This record gives sequence, C-alpha cells and structure tokens, in this order.
Amino acid sequence: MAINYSERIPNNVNLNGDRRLQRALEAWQPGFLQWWAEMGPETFQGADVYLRTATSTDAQGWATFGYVKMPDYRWGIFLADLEPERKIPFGEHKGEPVWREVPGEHRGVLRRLIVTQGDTEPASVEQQRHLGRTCPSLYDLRNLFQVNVEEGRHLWAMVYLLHAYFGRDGREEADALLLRRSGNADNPRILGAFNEKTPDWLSYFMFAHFTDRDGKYQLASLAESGFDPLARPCRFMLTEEAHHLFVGESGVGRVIARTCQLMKEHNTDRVGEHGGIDLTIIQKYINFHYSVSLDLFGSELSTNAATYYSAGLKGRFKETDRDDDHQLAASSYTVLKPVNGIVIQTEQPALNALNETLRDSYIADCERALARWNKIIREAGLSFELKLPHRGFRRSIGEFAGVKVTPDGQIVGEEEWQRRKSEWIPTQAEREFVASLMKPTTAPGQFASWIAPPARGINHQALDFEYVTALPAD
Ligand code: BYC
Repeated sequence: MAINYSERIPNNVNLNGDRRLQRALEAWQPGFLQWWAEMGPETFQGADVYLRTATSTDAQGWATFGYVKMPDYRWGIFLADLEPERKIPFGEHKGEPVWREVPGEHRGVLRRLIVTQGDTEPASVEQQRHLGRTCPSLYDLRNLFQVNVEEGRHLWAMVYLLHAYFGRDGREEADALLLRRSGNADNPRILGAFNEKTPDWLSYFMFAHFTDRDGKYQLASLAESGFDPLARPCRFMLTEEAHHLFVGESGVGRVIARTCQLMKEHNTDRVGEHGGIDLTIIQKYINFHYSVSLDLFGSELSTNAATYYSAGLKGRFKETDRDDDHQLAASSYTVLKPVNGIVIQTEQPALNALNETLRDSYIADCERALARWNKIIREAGLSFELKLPHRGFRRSIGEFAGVKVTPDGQIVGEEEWQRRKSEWIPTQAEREFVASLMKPTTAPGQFASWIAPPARGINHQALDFEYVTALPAD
C-alpha cells in the first residue's frame, strides 16, 4: 500500500479520517523532533545523507533513495496490510477472529509490552548518537544514520498504538518514552542492554548484530499477536530490521576480514601495532554483547510469558509455521539450570518456558551467523575459531543471575571469576586500544585501518560514492 507523503505525518492508517487521533499525534510530534535534536546523531544534523525512505509497506517498498537531512526525514506510521480474515493463531482464543480493539482484561499487559518494545527504539539512538564523529567510512556513516532514522520510526509505530488504543494513560506513556534516557541513573531505559554504552564502532557492530537480533525475535513474536493492531506494525518493522542485522553481521565480518589480512601480511596474530583488532579481542566483544543480549529475553521461567501466550498476545517465533497444538497446556520444554555447582537439564511446563523457547531460536540464529564469520577466518587459511559463550555466562536475569559461569559452561567461585574475567571480557586497556583506533575516515572510498571495505555499495552505488555530503567543518 502506498504512503501519502503530502501529510504532516505520512501514514497508511487513514489519520485524516480520525481528527482526534491526528491532533493528538501532531501534538506529540514537536516533542519527538525536540528529542531527535537533543538526543539524535550529534554533529551531523545538517549533513545530506543518502537515505532510503519507505514508499510502501510491501517488501519492495523502499525504492526511494535520495539525499535527506536527518531532521527532514519523514517519520510516519506504517502498518502491514490488513488481512480481513486473520484468526488468533495461538493461546486460549486460538481460531477466533483477531481483536481489532484492545481486549479489556489484557489492557495493562498489552500496554506494558508495547511500552517495553517502544522504549528500546529511542534508547538505541541515544546510545549511538556520538558515533558519527569516529566513523570508519562514509558508507558506514550512512548506514548508521539509516538505522537511526528507522529506529525513530519504530518508536512512532508504538506511539501510534498507545495514542490510538490506550486513551489517556497511553498518551502519558508516549510522553514518558521521550523522557527516559539511556544510562541515566534517575530515569533509565527499561531493559538492561539499552542502558549500556556503545563506546566505539566495534561495539556498535556487535550491538547491531546481537541486540538488534533480539529485536527481530521479539518483533516476530509480537507480529503473531491476536491483537491485530500490534501485529501489523511489527510485520512492517521486521522488513526494516533485516538491514540493521546486515549492518551488524557484515560490520563484524569486515573487521574480522581486515584482521585476517593483517595477520597474514605481517605473519602475526597480534595486529594491534598494524592498526587492526586481534581476534582474541573480537572474541571478548562477542562474549560481552551476546551475554547482555541473552538477558533481553527475560527469565527462563516466566509466568508473565505464559500469560502473554495463553491470552493470545505474544506468540513464538514462526508460531504459525509450527506443527503443534499452539496452546501448549500439556507440553514440556527443556530448560538448563545451575544446581549445586553444575548445570543440569530440567523439564518444565512449556508455557512457563516461552522466554527460553524464544532465546533458543535466537541462539540458533547466532550460531549460524558465527559459522559465517568463522568461514572468513578459515578461507584466509587461519586456524582460529570464534565461539559463542555458554548461555549462563555473565547473566543478570533469570536462573543464572549471580552465578559465575565461564564461557565454556563451568560454574566457578567468585575468586576464580575475578581472577580470570579479563580472559573473557574486554579489559579497560583493550577498550581504550579499540577506542584509539576510532579515527574518523570521511574521504569518499576510504576505510579505516581496522575494517575491510564492504563487498558492494548501497543501492548499486560505487564504494567511493559520497554517501554523506555537506559534512560539518572540523
Ligand atoms: N532488563 O518474567 P520476566 C529491539 C524484568 S529489542 C531489565 O522474565 P517477561 C531493538 C521484567 O520486565 C526487543 N529488566 O519478564 C534492538 C519483569 O519485571 P517485573 C525489545 C528485565 O515479562 C536494538 C521481571 O524482570 N522488545 O527491538 O517474561 C535496537 C521478571 O522477568 C529484563 C521486547 O523486549 C532485562 N533484560 O519478559 C532497537 C518485547 N528482562 O514484572 C530496538 C516486549 C526482564 O518484575 N517485551 N526484566 O516488574 C517482552 O516481551 C518482555 O517484557 C520481556 C521480559 C521479554 C522483555
């Protein structure tokens, strides 16, 4: 469905036909723009960025590329097309027509899910706002900004739901989404990973790979929702999410490729003095970002998750493709738990283990991506192998919270953990070293010393295309 860009808030939800909602969203818009000016990308608000703007909500809908100054980007409200016959795919109401209005008894729970999802979007923009100043190339700078403006629109999608379906408390929640700040001690973002710093571009690529991938799985679960107004924007958001994951996976892959090149060129695995990042440091960044992102799935055993599912509000990944009863009342699921110093397998009611079920889908996806990174190393003729740490490593939420688990899954005491943790997560010195490499590289076609160029440019453009122009003076 095409989107009308002549309106103040571009949309495909017929905002014109609901003047009250239109006025409410128009009243929220200046606050959003002010938030963007204060917390959006630093320094580059006046630059012209070669951005893609969605023109329709089908998978081919982002054909329009052109230079845009970010504050002029047309954030709007886009829902995937309505399926008139859609039925609730799971839970106690399975097979009934989907809800077009909020089911009264689940109002609070639904609002909370929407607020949690919405909160992550501005949080990630805040975390990344300073990165432009140290970009490794114009290509990467443009990709960062593309991701940032789309996260802005994902916020709009959730704010639309709060305004359209949750009355006064929805409007208050929408305002609060612009007031919380990533990492702020008094008013932090809701989920842990969104209060961490993204201090350098290696962290950014890891975040886009591991944390955005949580987004893919959470959005896919919400896209199954029996509350159709939530399912439809999530479907559209997922199509954009694919690019964010590409930025993360290919970004880390290019860092690995450059490291391998330097290792061979100089016949060493210590490439720091040649302007690269050692594979051992990359492994530690993987350990850090993967474990922080695993926490985003919540506790292994969660009655909240059981309620979301039974009520038909939040499904599993690819719920409709699964071959079971979609109610799970009689099913069990294997969950790992630390008991008496070892990790054991336990059988749990499947309904209570839905966070773990989603985490398992995510882990399988991370394993596949890791195999692609390892292929880069293998094809360079080197023998190093990157690994994902054990799921209990460095967890703050759920069964493993507070338990000291090594990357290979051994439970150790506090003393051993403190002694050895520098083997597993980046040390201050390593972080400072990575930060020291982050020199801005802004000549068209040039790339920083620590990252290989991508295989191809954006939208068939050359690698030396000026993806961002009218750069601010130093
Ligand atoms: N940090 O019963 P539990 C994305 C809280 S990313 C802090 O296990 P539940 C994106 C929990 O709230 C996707 N607190 O929780 C990526 C609960 O609090 P209460 C974002 C946490 O409800 C990159 C308590 O602990 N979307 O889109 O089963 C860039 C008990 O936990 C955390 C969503 O998350 C944490 N990590 O599951 C941009 C989807 N984990 O009740 C964007 C919506 C748990 O004791 N959210 N807690 O006060 C949900 O589905 C669920 O809320 C969660 C948690 C999966 C997050």
